[in-house]
Formats: sequence, structure tokens, C-alpha cells
Amino acid sequence: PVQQAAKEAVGKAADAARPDGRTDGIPGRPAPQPPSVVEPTEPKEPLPPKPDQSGPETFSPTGLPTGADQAAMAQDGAYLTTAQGGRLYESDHSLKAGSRGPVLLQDHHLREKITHFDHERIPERVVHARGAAAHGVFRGYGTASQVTKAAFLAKDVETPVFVRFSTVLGSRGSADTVRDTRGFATKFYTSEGTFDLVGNNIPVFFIQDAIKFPDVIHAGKPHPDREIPQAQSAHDTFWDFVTLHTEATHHTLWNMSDRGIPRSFRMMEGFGVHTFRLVDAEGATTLVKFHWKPKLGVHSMVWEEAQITGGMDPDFHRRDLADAIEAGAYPQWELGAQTFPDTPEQTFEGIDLLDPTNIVPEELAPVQPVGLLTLTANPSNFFAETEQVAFHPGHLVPGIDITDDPLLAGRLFSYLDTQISRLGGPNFAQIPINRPHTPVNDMLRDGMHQTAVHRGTAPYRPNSLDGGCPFLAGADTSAYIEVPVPVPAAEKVRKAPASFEDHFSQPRRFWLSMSPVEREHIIAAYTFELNKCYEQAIKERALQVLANIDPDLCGQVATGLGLPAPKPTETLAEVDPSPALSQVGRTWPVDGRIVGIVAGDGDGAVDGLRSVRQSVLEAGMVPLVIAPAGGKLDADGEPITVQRTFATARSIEFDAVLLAGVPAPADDAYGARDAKAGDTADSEGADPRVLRLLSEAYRHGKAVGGWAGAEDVLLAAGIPVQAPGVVVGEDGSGALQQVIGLLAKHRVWERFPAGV
Ligand code: HDD
Repeated sequence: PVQQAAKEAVGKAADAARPDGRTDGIPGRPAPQPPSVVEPTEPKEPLPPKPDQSGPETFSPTGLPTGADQAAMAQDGAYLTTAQGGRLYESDHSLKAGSRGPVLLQDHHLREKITHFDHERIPERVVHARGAAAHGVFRGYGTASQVTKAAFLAKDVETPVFVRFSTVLGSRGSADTVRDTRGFATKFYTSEGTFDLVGNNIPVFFIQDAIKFPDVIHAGKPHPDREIPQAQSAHDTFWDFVTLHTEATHHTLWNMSDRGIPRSFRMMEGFGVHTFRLVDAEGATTLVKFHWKPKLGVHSMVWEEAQITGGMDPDFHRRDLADAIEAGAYPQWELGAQTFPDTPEQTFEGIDLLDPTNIVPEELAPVQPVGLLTLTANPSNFFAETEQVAFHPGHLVPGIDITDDPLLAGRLFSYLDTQISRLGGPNFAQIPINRPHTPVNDMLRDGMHQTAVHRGTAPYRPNSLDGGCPFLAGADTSAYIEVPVPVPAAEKVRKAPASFEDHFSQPRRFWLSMSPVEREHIIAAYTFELNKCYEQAIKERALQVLANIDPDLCGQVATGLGLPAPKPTETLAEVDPSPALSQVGRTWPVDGRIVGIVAGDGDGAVDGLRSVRQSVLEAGMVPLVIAPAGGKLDADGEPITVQRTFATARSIEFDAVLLAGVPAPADDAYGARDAKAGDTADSEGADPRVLRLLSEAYRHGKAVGGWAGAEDVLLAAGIPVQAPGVVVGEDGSGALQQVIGLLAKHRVWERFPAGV
């Protein structure tokens, strides 16, 4: 249906090209034809929105259009024009002295077109270059109003938002599923000005002072001589840095855990990381840490899956987010707040709240929900919106203030500064996606890319020429007034407080909070990354760091490195685990999960597939039909569109794989070569790509199964049919019900060597 619509749209556009009805302005040239659709597969079926998922209207409190609406204003009208609006009769050939003669310098259209193209790129972000974003709406619950006067957190206030997710280390074109921290930056277009919550999916940071930021990023980025490896932490400079700076131990441990390879942006937590300060209407203050809690739960890939995805579909997370929104499965997060009394020490239960390498366990300070974020629309133009959006932790609104976290202090400088080279000058707030949805009445003037036409003669204040305008606001009229916190009498020094020196008790708590299977993944990740380092001294130093977290962790990684395990040099801290840190052991909604259904070959197979496909849709999930070749599967009822072929389907795309009977055997020599027969115990008869699909899904802890003879195919793929999470039914509906139960737990954890 989507392709049909695209075809029709191309046809209509061609018809609309000339008011006189002709479809081409060049006499003698054939009218343009809609492009032929050769792609054998179809994209995902749109999901019917659930009643509670109907999209809230994106609106601006001031009635100004949102960024998306403004973008739609570009590229309008029937005729192709120059940048100056002059209509063009030809745009495919340079102006020449004769068709075989030299190109003429007087061709102003050629020069304008090429010059503009030459300058299409802007510098990519120095960190977080690779990202994807979406529009949405935030609704306050009102629960935070006891502690903050921020208008957007008041009950039922709806605020438009733009959220950008990102990886940190890779370039703009790098793969989505690399092991890395993910950015989670939210721009709230509030009625009191823009508020940006520029967070990550990991609640702690590598360093405690912004002056170290260039160092940690230089160490993580590719080596400066050969510019490799891209988007990886598995190299010497990264491990050199994080082992020489033991304050990086906690963040590194989170990166090596499953949090470093999320299944989807929709299934990540987000954290403001720093402690902020909330202010109520009376001026009373409370310290706060912000959390985003995804409605779909926190889920990850397994490492092999992430690696295969990097090759098969480097845009996996970007595609997943866009597809879900387009299908009406709007991702949602609750914004939560952990609050703490604003005492002079700024500690809670002995944890220093100004140290960004610390978390406060949720068991000690529960996360209280304060509002709901729903992403409802994809950007209309990647460059205009996702690339040009400029976040800044200093974009604050009344009711939210900063603390003296020294990492935050440097950020307050950096984000404004970086936009000046990235977006070409100081007027980036005028770019549609960055415009506040409140009236702007500043006295900033001129500069590169000034698009406002300021009126008045007196851009200074006080003035008498412009009638004294504009006036200043007060606390009663939503002015931003810094909290007058006392500054301790002290000497100027370049040093950190002694409380910043505990680098191991928090990582130890994280390690002790993990389930056995999560610990196994962490051990495998450290072993992989350190084995990719060349320097022996770095590996030995890394083992010493691990010994100070936990001897078992250290011992197992040491075995993998073929090195002796050192003894701890610090006393292992006595800490209670925080069960909230583990991703395993709970159940979650299955909305938007992807079920691959491999078509069977025999009589009645298509009917069985049709009814299961329908049931998958009714459960709010996405069915993808897989067959030997593209096209339609025909039987008595409506033909069913094939969405993936044996050549294009790979396990990483599916959360579960079902066989609707016995699939067609290998149909060509290419198929047999494409999948290594060695993937399976016995590939006789079945297409090896189907066997690989099954064995890979099984290995990655996914639900697999089928009906009507599927058992033999599963066995041929080397899958024991009695194993946990293998579902073999008489018919499709029984099998699907079991699959839904399995998907609610994300993976069949029992299948991993350590079990749960
Ligand atoms: Fe940063 C981008 C998150 C520390 C300097 N950062 C950036 C983005 C996110 C974060 C999500 C991407 C925003 C977008 O999508 O456009 N950064 C963090 C978090 C940090 C952190 C959670 C620690 C708690 N960052 C940090 C420090 C500095 C920077 C200490 C510098 C002193 N970050 C930047 C930057 C970037 C940026 C260079 C690059 C592009 C941009 O700002 O707009 O200014």
C-alpha cells in the first residue's frame, strides 16, 4: 500500500507539473514516468493505533507553528526555480557553446547549483554525531508541582518536544548498534522558554570535571594516525584512558554491560546524570536527579546480534524508531524524579550528589513519575531538524536550576560554543527547530545568518528612545531568577574534593546487582574489548581495576586474556545490590515487537499463515512474512504480500521466528552458498538461509517455533524442540499465544549458559 501510494503521488506530481495539463515543459521529450517499483518486498504493515495511543495534537502554547510545520513551508509550488525564485526551463544540461562545445562561465544556474551543493555539509557534532530524532508531546502529571514552579510540569500541561537519540563516539555515518553510551536529549518548547534535558542512557559519566572531556573523547575516538577503529571502544587509547582514570570505572562497567547495546531507542532508560536543583513558588529548593523510564521496558541486543546488525542494517535503531512512529506504535517514557533535601553537604545516604560518577539506588530514593513523553511524528527533513537541532544544558526554565557539579559547569559553556562552529554563527536559535515557542524579544543583534528583521532604534537598555521597551519581568511574571545559594568561603584551587575519590564501591554495587546471565555478558564484553588491545600493560592495568570491583569478574576476564588475575589493591566495599539495575526478571508490553513468519510450502499453509499474521497484528505486534521470493502468496482468500525473502531476512530483525509449516526447499545455488551450511546440523532439503535464520534466532535467545511439520525443520537447524522457548503447536494460534508470553520477558534467558 505504501508503494502504491508513492506511485500515485509521483503520478499526481507529474500531472500537477503544468497548469496547462502537459506533463513536461520540453517539447519532443517523453513525459516523465513514475519510477518502476522493482523492490520485491514491502515495508511493514501500519499498526492500527490503540485507543490509548492516539496521537496527541502537536501544538505550540503560543500558536506558533512547530518545527515540522515550518519545514513543510520549503519546496513549495509547481515550478522548479532558482534560489531567487526564477522559473527554470531546463536543469539537466550546462549551458554550452554547441552540444559538443565548452561549458560557458555565464551559466549562472550551473554555478548556483554546484556552489550550493559544495556547501551542503556542516561539521558533524564533535561527539554524538550519529543520531535520530522525533517530535512528540510531554504531559505533566502535576506531581512535581510541590517542589518546582516549572510550568511544563504542572498537571495536564502539554508541551511540544523534540527528542534526539545518538551514539557518542562514531561519525555521522557509523553503525547504530555499536557498543557505546547513547545520548537522550529532549527539547521542551515550554510556555516559559525552551528547556533542554541533555542526558544519556547511562546514569553516570567517565569523568568528574569538564576539563577532562577533551581527553576522554580523544581517547575514545579513532586513533589519530590511521583514523581507526570507527565507533568502537575496543582499542588501546580508550582502555589506556579508562584504566589510568579509575573514576571512569563505573561508566565503563555500564558500557560493558547490556546497556551498551540497546535493542531499540524505544527500550532505553534516560538519565539527566547530574543533580539539578528544583525551586518552588516560594523559593524553597530540592535537589533532583531526572530519569526517563520507557513503557516498553529496558532491553538490549546480545553481542553477536549487535555485530551482525552493524553489517546487515547499520541504520537499525534509526529505522526502528521511524517505523514504530509511522505505524502508530508511539514510544512512551515516563519522566521520573529522585528528590533529595538541599542540604549544605549535598549528599544523600553518604553518596556525594555533586559527583557525576555516582547513582543513588532507586531502593534508597524511589523514582517518582512526574510526566509522560510520547513521540508522535518523524522529522520531515533530517538535516533541517535532526542535524540542526542544538541542545544546551543551560537552556533552563524557572523552577529548574543547576548545582555545582564541576562536569555540568563545563557543559554550560561547551554546548553554546560548539554550535557557533557547527551551525555557523551565533544565530542558531532562529533555525526553525531551535526556535522557542514563546515570543523572543532579545537585544542580540546582527551576526552570521541573521534572519530576523529587528525593529526599533535602541537595542540597549535602559533606553528612552524606544519608550523604555522592552521591560524586565519579575518572579511573578516567569522571569528566570537564579537561586541565591551561598558560596562557601574557600581558596582558589585546582583539585577535587576527597569525596570524589571513591571509585569502586558504586561499580561493585552495579556488578552485584546483575543476574548471572548479565554478568556473563559483562565478562564477555571486557574479554572481547581487552583482547582487541595490543599493549600488555593496558590489559594488566585493566585487570587490576577489575580486581578492585570483584575478584570473580577479574578472574574470568584474566582467563580470557591468558593473564594472571591480580589481587585487589582496595578493600572491597560492603554494598547492597540494587535490583532495579538488572534488566532481567520482569515482564513488559509486547507492543511493536517483530514476529517473522516463514511461509510454508504445502496445502493450506497460506491460510494458516494468514490467521496467525492477523493475530500478531491484533496483539499490537508487527508480522513480517518471509518467503523464497518476493511478490504475493496466493490461496483462496486475499493474497498475502511477501515482506522479506530468504535473501533479505536475517534473524536480527525479528524478536521471534515462526514457521507456518515446512518452507520451500533451497531453490537455487545462490541460496545454498549465501548461508554457510556449517551453521546447521543437517541442511538437507531445507533452504540453508531458513536454517541459519532459525539457528541464529535460537542462539540469541529468541522465541522460535512453528506448526504443521515445523518440528523437522527446527531439528534440521540444530534446535532441540524440547528446549526452553521453542514452541511447536498443532496450529498457529496456540504457538502464537506462547510466543507472546515469551516476548514479554524479552528473551529466553534460560537458554544462555548461565541461565537466569
Ligand atoms: Fe555532551 C553533545 C550528553 C558531557 C560537550 N552531549 C551531547 C549530546 C548529548 C550529550 C546527548 C548530543 C545532543 C544532540 O543530540 O544534539 N554530554 C552528555 C552528558 C554528559 C555530557 C549526559 C555528562 C553528564 N558534553 C559533556 C561535557 C562536555 C560536553 C563534559 C564538554 C565539556 N556534548 C558536548 C558538546 C556537544 C555534546 C561538544 C557536541 C554537539 C553538541 O554539543 O551540540 O558541546
